[in-house]
Amino acid sequence: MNDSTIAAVATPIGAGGIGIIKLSGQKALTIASHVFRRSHSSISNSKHENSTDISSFKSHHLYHGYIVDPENRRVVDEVLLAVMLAPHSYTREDVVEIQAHSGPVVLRSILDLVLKYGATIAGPGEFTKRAYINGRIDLTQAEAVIDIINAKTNKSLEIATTLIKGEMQLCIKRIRDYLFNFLAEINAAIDFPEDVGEIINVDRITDVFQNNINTIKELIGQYDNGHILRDGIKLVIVGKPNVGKSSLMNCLIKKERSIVTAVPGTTRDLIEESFSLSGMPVIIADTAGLHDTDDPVEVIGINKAKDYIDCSDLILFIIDGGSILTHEDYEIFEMINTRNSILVINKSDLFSDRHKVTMPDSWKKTPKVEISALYNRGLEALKDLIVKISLGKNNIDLQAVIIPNLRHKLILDRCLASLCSAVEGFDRGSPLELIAIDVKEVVDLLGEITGGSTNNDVIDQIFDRFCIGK
Ligand SMILES: Nc1nc2c(ncn2[C@@H]2O[C@H](COP(=O)(O)OP(=O)(O)O)[C@@H](O)[C@H]2O)c(=O)[nH]1
Ligand SMILES: [Mg+2]
Repeated sequence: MNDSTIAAVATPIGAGGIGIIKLSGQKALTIASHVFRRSHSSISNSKHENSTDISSFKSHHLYHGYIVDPENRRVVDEVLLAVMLAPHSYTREDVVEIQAHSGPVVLRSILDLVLKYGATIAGPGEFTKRAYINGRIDLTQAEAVIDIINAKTNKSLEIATTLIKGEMQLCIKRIRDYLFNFLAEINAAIDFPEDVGEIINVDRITDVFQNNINTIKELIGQYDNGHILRDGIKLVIVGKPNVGKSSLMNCLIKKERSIVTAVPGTTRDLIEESFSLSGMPVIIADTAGLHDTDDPVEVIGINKAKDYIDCSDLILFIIDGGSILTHEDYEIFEMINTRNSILVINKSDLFSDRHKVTMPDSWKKTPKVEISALYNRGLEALKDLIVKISLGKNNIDLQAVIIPNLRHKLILDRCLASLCSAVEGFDRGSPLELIAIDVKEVVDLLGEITGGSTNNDVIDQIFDRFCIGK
């Protein structure tokens, strides 16, 4: 257990109804006792009434009172204070929460006071890190805390809540326990070679091995199918000037974010927004029209657009369906041709079938949709196509599914390789010592997912993604 007592403002800094200062550690109650005075003691200058010993407070109860600076007896704020005694707290340590009014100055003043009386300022995610170190949660649940805080849609929240309930931990633990026992059997067989036949039942082992391999494969498949629901998708709208990129952006995000004019080159910088599509978080960027230009500002915008295209998941290539294609359209098509893209034929209000733009055969394979960004037509078909391409055909039943994150998935890939190697070893009749190496590797790797055998750098990296106060 860590000796220090940490403190932080746990709520966003800004004006609001309530702001919370949280303390955790052995001295949390002593420190809070210095600065809290319960409301039934009158506000007077007598020394002994200046603060209240909160060690007698009932755990998980709210007490009304004041934060008072012991040095000058100035009342800093009227607050509610709760004590959550170890081990029944978020960190499994003694925790004190002070609910004050939320303003940057008042919260800062209270934080300064508790720091003065012995608390140290908490680092990002340090409360959750303590919950992990003190064994209240495993690493997958700690990661779920960040996912819950960062969830942008109901579906990403559902995925995170499955993890915080510990379902991933349970699933990994089942496989790990089996392999751990199996490792003990192998070691026994190595020590007593004459009894190998009795100790190791090859048929049973092959079956159970296969079950574990299937479970790991399923988890990896679930990442492939479902991570986009958690992590979202990055879309970029590209096209030459004046085809309706900014109009489409505004239609999709349902607000006038990008400036739309008939003047080519209006959008010069990259504009990024986020919205939700069928529960999938989407980040979308409107870009400067791609064309040859000497305008230095446009050149910067065009280069930014090209960089963004490189790191996007799906490209919406938009053309003006009411006029003929130009060399700029062809050049853009060449640039995005090998990438995941949708051809958006805009300005459908201007063309009837007879006058529609004609496209070369090489464009025919790209999924396409006709829209009018001006009149909001065809947008539903475009959205459906975006969802279909992003999620594939797989309809994910979130109720039943644990969706690993990228860190888990990369470890599971390695587990799968080692397990397959162990099975092959069995089939080939390899020495048990070699099989044991593969199995031990998987046991250790699975421990990295839940935290049992994770190195400190990885743990630090995970908690660095947290905000302060969580
Ligand atoms: N008729 C018609 N005009 C459109 C449509 N979409 C955009 N425009 C017009 O085309 C011009 C350029 O639009 P804008 O969105 O700024 O294009 P961008 O340069 O590609 O971002 C503006 O005058 C828009 O009103 C459409 O679907 N139909
Ligand atoms: Mg524009």
